[in-house]
Amino acid sequence: MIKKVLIANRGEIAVRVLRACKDLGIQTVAIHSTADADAMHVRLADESVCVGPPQPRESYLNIPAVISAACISGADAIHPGFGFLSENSTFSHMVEEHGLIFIGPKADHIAMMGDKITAKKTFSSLGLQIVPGSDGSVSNINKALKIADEMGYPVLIKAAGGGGGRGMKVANSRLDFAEAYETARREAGISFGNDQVYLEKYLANPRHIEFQIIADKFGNAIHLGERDCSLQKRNQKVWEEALSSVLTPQFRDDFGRKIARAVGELGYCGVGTLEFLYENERLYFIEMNTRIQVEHPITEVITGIDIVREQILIAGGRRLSISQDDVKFRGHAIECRINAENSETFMPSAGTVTNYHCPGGPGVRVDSALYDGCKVPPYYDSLIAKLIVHANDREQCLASLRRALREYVIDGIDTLIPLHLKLANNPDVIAGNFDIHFLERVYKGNT
Ligand code: MV4
Repeated sequence: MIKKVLIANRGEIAVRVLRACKDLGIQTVAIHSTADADAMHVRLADESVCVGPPQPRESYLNIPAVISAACISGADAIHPGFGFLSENSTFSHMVEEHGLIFIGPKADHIAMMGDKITAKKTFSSLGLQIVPGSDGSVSNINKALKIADEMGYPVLIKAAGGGGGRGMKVANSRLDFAEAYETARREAGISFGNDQVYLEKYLANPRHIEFQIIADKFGNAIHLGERDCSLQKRNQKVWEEALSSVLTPQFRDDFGRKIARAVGELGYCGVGTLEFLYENERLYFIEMNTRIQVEHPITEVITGIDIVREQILIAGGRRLSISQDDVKFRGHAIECRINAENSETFMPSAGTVTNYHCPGGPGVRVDSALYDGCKVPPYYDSLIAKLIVHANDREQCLASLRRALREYVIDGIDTLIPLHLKLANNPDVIAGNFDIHFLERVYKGNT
């Protein structure tokens, strides 16, 4: 059983993991940069270690500093949260090399899913439908052009080492394929140290649907339903919902069990999310994330399952405490990401929170590390809070969300709250009529 966890992250996810540890009676060690010395996760942890200056590569991404902090504090496990080192297979391997438990999947599975070509081949062989495209990487422009011609345009060129929208180029016709292909390869080599690219048929107006899975070390794998993450801006999710409004209960159960079987056959252990594009009533697998995701709370509130708690227990060698038949979905949940960004321009907005008031009431949850007078530093991701609302159905959820957004006070910096109020009052959003391009199409002024 894990007794002390070092949380290798900051902000709201560090507070979230810390809370799960405290509920389990597990000691907590926070790490922080010099910019986060007064941050909430540092205040709430049992112990804290400064790992370096503000820049992520000098602190939260500094593997020797993070592992040293775990060793000197006597932690027996490290939770990476999301972002930072959470999908770094070298880090995961080094943690285990130092006799510590990495609270996440095996390093091999992190590496496997980090290569988007291998991930697609793996799940295609396990029976999932993938987006039509090249069979693996295309390293020769002439072969690539031939495949693109056969597929028909538009074609998407994706980096094998990419993901999350990074390293993607669209070729709308044969005429602009060569430039898109060469640019994608060059940028992939620079960004990921891997210039392998692959081709996919470009799906014009899909929804982004992802399934949550959890698997233990004994081959038990279950799904916790899906989330619709289509409301995105420049590949950054801003609003997520569970469940989606496009899957029927029967389809969800059949498809979810199929995914869970695939994950179990893989020998995967931990939490994970399988990402799909939904178009013409079909789900096409695109990639798998091997970390806890920002949007996990909406799945927690509709299932009543504490995903982070299960993740920690599984890492400590416990069996899953729930079976697939135990998983029931109640009501509807929406998460609004409260980023420190201007709602019109999406420009980052760092500074001091001069006045802070959290919404509350039935079905309202706020995951945040904010407090009156806290500093929002400019060095890190702009996510500063998540407003999660849960109600009996989507209509009531939207009503409570509007109320909660109006109650939410964060003075001193810009936030996305005004944008979320627009979305919560938008007729197409209210009707559930949106795809991955909706936000940019309707709020193009915010590009
Ligand atoms: C696609 C696609 C259309 N067709 N693949 C972006 C992030 C990564 N999860 C995969 N992404 C996409 N892959 C094909 N074949 C459109 C996107 C995409 C997207 C997907 C989900 C949510 C938001 C998105 C924003 C832009 C592009």
